[in-house]
Amino acid sequence: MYEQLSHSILNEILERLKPEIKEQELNHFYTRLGANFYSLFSLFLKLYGKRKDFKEQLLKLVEVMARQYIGRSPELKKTDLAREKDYNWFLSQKWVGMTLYADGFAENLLDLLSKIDYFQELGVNLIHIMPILECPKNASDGGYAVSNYRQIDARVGDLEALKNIAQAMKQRDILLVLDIVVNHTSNQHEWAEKARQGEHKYKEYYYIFQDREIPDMFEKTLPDVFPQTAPGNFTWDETMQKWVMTVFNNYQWDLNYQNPAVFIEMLDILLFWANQGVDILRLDAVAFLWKKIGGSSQNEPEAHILLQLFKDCCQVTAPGVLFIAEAIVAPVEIVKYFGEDAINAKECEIAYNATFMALLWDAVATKNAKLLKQGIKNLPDKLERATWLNYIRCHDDIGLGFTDEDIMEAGYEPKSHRNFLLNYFSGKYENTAARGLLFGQNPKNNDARISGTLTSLIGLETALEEKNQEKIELSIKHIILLHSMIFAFGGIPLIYYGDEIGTLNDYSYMGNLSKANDNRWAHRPKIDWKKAQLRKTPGTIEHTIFSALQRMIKVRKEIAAFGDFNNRELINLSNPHLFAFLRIAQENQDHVLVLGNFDASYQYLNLTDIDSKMLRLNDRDNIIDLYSSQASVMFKNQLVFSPFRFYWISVS
Ligand code: OTU
Repeated sequence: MYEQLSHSILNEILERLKPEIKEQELNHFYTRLGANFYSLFSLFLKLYGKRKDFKEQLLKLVEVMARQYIGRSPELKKTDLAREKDYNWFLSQKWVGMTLYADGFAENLLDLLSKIDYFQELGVNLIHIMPILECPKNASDGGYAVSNYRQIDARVGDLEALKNIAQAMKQRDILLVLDIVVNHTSNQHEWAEKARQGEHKYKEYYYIFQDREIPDMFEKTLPDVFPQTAPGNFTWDETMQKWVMTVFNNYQWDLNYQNPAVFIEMLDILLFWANQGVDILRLDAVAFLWKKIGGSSQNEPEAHILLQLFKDCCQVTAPGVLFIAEAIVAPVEIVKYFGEDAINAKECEIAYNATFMALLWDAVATKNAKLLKQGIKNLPDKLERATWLNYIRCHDDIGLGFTDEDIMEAGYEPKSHRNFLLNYFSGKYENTAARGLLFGQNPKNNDARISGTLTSLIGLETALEEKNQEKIELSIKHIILLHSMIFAFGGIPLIYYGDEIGTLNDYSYMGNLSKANDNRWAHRPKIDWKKAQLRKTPGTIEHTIFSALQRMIKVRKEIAAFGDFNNRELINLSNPHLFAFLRIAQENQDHVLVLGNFDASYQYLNLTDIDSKMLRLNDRDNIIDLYSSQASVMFKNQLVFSPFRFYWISVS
């Protein structure tokens, strides 16, 4: 949009750009800057307008965008233009992701490069490499306490190795996702060191307090993210003799985004990685970006403004690069990270569907889809040009992130239901085979979350120990059922590395001092490649799961209705164990009916249940399941579900 004030300021800024910038070929940069400047200016003004150096800071911001644009390779600029043209590219069903640790999935980046074939064998084409930037060895929070944002941790490799990976992936049409930890740095980051030495500029990068006055005000309402290992949100720094805000671990210093210099530094870092060939940046802990006394300091409107600003600026320099919002918050809050009142994403194009994830786990424990249905019914609509990351497990714990209202609607009492879930997954409930671990237990409110691999949480670890073949088979079917849901739901499915070959909990972290107090390490395995080789031997667990996912991915890619265009309709079935939704195709292609049985026993679906939804199944006597390419099992006009069976059925 054109508006006089901002435009006159833009002219002024362009006038003042250094000759070495002005001399460059900046055509596309200028058109994009012109398009975004009104918004960019207004947002920057909202956050920093009261400062005397406002214009200077704005100039610096434009300089950073311009310099990084100049540094962007012609090849990446070509990708930008291609993605501008094909702007819905990331909504296609062709994308399937995997998250992994470079030193867990492989030995290091170099070794990872040699394992790219594996991705293609499985069919995944979006690879999220967990944080690889430099971190202090024994205080890294698994890579989320960065001490140098421009250096890859020597333990996993170097920039050269990453560039080779980026290039190899590009050649095979595989997207690369990297983390940027925007909310905090390690206490050993250069900025923190300088702050500690008393440099004013860097003291302003963090929240540092003389005494407990302000910290105590904050503490009245701030929750604890890691109540067991890092209670409280402030840490005493001996050298400075001051309190520092540390919402996560005590060695993770929160960045002060009330200071525009911090925003500009971080933007420079985002664009630096965009220029290394990263397709998608995962922005960590975005809900926490803005702190305010008298609240939870999560989901503050200013946090959204910051993300809009990041997006506006990134679009000017590297418009082909997308953001993932890692905001594990309440369902109504998550969707706001796409941006509100818009068609295309104003903040992050992609967000973790933590709601769906948690609801799936509820269905696992209860063996029915009551809360799952209720939660999905109330899942807020997302923007048209934005999409979900649908996942079952990730490197973090599982939080029971659904609302009490929905729990009640589903017919349970919230407190006891949540307790039941915690007991179920931690193996305390008598009727459970789950081998989860309680994480983040908080005595103040009896809260807890759950750690453990998919395989162990589902019960396969127990079944194997008991050598119970029937239970082993059921667990595998259960694992496949969950994947059938995230593959069909709408959005990008994200497999957690190791799950594709049924990797169990790894308890070796307990013997490692820097990991022992964080049981999330139980589900951050080192892949045993000898075992992984069994994926090629029929009859093994590895083979059964791997080949099922392989097939599912192949079929998904062929089904246009699985693209994410807000084309999902929940179907209410009378059988509480069944979960069903319809994926609506565009134009004259077939819709797909997705059905899953969450119970461990046989279930039936009366076809009249579906007919009433005005769906005409193609040929009622011969309903083909797209996944297996076989006729569905019918008995007296009823669709038969064996335990944990799913169907992907084509309907017209
Ligand atoms: C994120 O986590 C990362 O995924 C964690 O691995 C890090 O420990 C953490 O940030 C700090 O960098 O901030 O928005 O319940 O879900 O800490 C959510 C724990 C986050 C995590 C939460 C999360």
